[in-house]
Amino acid sequence: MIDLYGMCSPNVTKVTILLEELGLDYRTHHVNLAGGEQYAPAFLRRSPNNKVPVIVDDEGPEGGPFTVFESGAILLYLARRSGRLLPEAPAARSVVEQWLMFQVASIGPMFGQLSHFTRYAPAGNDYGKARYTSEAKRLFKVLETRLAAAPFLGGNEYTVADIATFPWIRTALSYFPWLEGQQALGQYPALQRWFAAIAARPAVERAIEVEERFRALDIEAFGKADADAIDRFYGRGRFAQP
Ligand SMILES: N[C@@H](CCC(=O)N[C@@H](CS)C(=O)NCC(=O)O)C(=O)O
Repeated sequence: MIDLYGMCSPNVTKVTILLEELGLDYRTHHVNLAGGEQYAPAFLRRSPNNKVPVIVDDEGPEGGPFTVFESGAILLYLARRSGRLLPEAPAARSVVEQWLMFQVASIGPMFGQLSHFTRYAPAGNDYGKARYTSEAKRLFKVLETRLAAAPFLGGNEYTVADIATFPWIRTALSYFPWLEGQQALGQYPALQRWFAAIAARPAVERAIEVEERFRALDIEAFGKADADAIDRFYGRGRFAQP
């Protein structure tokens, strides 16, 4: 059994997609980030960077429970554990790892900052908005170029690199102003083809249902949180460290 600690977030959904693809037994635990549960000592022992996702595998590599934090590390751990969705051959495996790292190191942080500055920051911040919009658009072009040359990010096969990236494109479609509208991905035809193929996978549909359940719990938790708790979540106001 695998315990997944999470919320409604692309970083969590990538783990849920993989768990569903692999058919592993898992149960979800909502972490109330608005209520500060990520700072509880017991949570920090599992996830020292106070973030979700984190998993606990009760049949870890040495027989007992094993904890993994950081979504990219979780994907690699689960794929290796199952021997699926990560190629064995060294060159093919490296290509998949390169695109997985590209998601973790570039797509996640840049899209995350763009979301923050366009949705959650106080008014102003024109430079931040422009900077992260440019970066996000540049990254969309990198993906488009790659997917015009190969069916999937890692090459011919669907792998953890696609699983890591898909939820971020899905989130971008509802968050980023230049992607609004029904033909949102029309300007990126290869990415659009890839996105539609992944969205239609039954495991992905099931993972989106889990995300929706997390979303309902987040709405309730954030609805109950006071302004101070929200400032703490975003590291702003009296929680900013100039
Ligand atoms: N690099 C981390 C990022 C995870 C992350 O940013 N998680 C956010 C939710 S999307 C979080 O838990 N934030 C809580 C906080 O910062 O207090 C990963 O990929 O797992």
